[in-house]
Amino acid sequence: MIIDSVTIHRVALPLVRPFRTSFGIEYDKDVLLLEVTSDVGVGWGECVAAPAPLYSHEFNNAALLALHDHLIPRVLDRDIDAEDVPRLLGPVRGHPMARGALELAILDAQLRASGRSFASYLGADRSAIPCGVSVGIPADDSLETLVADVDGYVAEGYRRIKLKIEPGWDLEPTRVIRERYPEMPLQVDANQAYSRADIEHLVALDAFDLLLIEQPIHEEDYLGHKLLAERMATPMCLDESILSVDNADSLIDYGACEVINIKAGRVGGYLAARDIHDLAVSRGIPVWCGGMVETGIGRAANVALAALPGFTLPGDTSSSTRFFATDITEPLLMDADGMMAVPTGPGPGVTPLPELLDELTIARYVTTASGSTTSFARSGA
Ligand code: SMG
Ligand code: MG
Repeated sequence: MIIDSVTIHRVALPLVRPFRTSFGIEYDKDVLLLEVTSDVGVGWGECVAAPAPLYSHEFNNAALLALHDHLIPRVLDRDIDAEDVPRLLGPVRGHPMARGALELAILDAQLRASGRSFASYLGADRSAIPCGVSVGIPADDSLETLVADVDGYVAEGYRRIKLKIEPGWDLEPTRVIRERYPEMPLQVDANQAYSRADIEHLVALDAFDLLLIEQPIHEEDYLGHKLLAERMATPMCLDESILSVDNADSLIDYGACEVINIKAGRVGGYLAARDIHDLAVSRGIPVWCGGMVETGIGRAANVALAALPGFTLPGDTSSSTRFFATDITEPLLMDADGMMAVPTGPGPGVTPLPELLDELTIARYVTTASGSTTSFARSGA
């Protein structure tokens, strides 16, 4: 296919409630949606970077520049297949979320043209997936609020609860939720908030029969994770540390990684995410699908990925309603049994609803072979 243009739609969506983690609090979703036009049709992708470099070094303004100056020019106006994209973008170091967004848009265009679903393309073997939910730290630091939040999610049908933890918000909230829900699959995510000095403290989480502990220590501290994995019975799951197939392989060998949270954006796209899945299956490592508060575009793609056979643990693949009163696409909804149907339409299976996209777009950046234009919404941010 020949890529004629790439439009970056910068969209602002309100969240149904603030989402607080060990690194900060988000009140709105500020997201870059990519629209590729080609000789075979249109495709959509989503960049999972946030406005600030707090989860990782990537952030939206940097992703915009990386896309505009370095990534889009490498695919524009040439005859390519989606499978060529990782190689074409490969010389650019870093910026995996920006690369992944462009790859997804091109994959979507290719799959739409051939009428094939993303799930079937990736090798999914299930038509529905079990859903987990990631529960933020309450804005008021109260256990009562946490219990009310978790009760609400359990009542909706979620099959696994993940609690965000940080120093001062760890053993007690986990104990309270474990005692209230003795059978519920439960896990915790620290987003790197601890250090090697906290190993003995974290070992106390073993009392709560957790599925896993996710990224407790800094992403570059491999020894810290290995030492903690050796002390803890709870399986060590890495998120931010896993950036490629080769580093996943190394961390498994090293003894620092027993479970992987796969996020396509963190590893440069869904093709690399599938490769990490394949590696994990061959190494006997369970994987699950992470989330980055995606709109329907990225959420639908995640649901397709999560339907691959090695995804043996429920993912952060919540309903659109977990974060958005109105999603930018038709919403992806979990049923009362905690299952979500894998979209069967061509590509990931959803596109932005035109009126909503128009209403929520704050800026638009269009790049073609002959140049770029930028426009800002009249009443936008
Ligand atoms: O999309 O359900 C979601 C969010 C899941 O907790 C979640 N993501 O470290 O796993 C993680 C975080 C990163 C994003 S926090 C803004
Ligand atoms: Mg995480």
